[in-house]
Amino acid sequence: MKLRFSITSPFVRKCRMVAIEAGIEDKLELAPANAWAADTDLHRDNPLCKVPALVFDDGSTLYDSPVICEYLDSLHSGHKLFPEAGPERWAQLKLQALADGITEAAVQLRIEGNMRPEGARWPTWVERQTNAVNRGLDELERTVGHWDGVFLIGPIAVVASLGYIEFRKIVPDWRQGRPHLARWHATVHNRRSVQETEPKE
Ligand SMILES: N[C@@H](CCC(=O)N[C@@H](CS)C(=O)NCC(=O)O)C(=O)O
Repeated sequence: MKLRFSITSPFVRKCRMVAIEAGIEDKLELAPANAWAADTDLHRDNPLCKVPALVFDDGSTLYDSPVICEYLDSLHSGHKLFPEAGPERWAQLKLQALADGITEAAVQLRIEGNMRPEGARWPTWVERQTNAVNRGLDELERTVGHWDGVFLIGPIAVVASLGYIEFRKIVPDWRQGRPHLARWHATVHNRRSVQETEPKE
């Protein structure tokens, strides 16, 4: 199966980290896609024209990243990154939703600051997304003690989010005033799945 990907996408990064943590990365062929290129064919694999999209040998597809991640997790019999049932499952899905939401707001800020023509920018929108990023990071700081013991889908999504914020310099320094989150990030930084998926130009 092929993962339509871009090397800088935090949502793709989640999928790649899940594949590595699940030990199934060799099943995943990476196929580049530029969602923003005028001549892209990505919309054939995802009508929303976004990465990631997973494409099977028969041409059928899966999106978006939470769905792909859970599918990849279903392909192995080791320790599950998506708990199967109960409060632990909801806690992980909620943390993934929070981290993905922070990432989505960060992507909006990147689009607003780098792609939208200067005269068309909307300061109220920028403020709204900036507040979402900062409140989301503060919530991670408040709750990290509840989820720092295991590296499941929630923390994987948090790594992808923080990595993107740092890579695109979305907030001046997310570590400032968030010592617990910063400490946690340092403890997971050396995992192979984190190292091998670092965003780069
Ligand atoms: N909810 C989606 C978000 C995917 C997404 O926003 N991907 C970005 C790249 S980081 C993209 O392809 N953007 C192109 C566009 O918005 O048209 C997911 O979790 O997969």
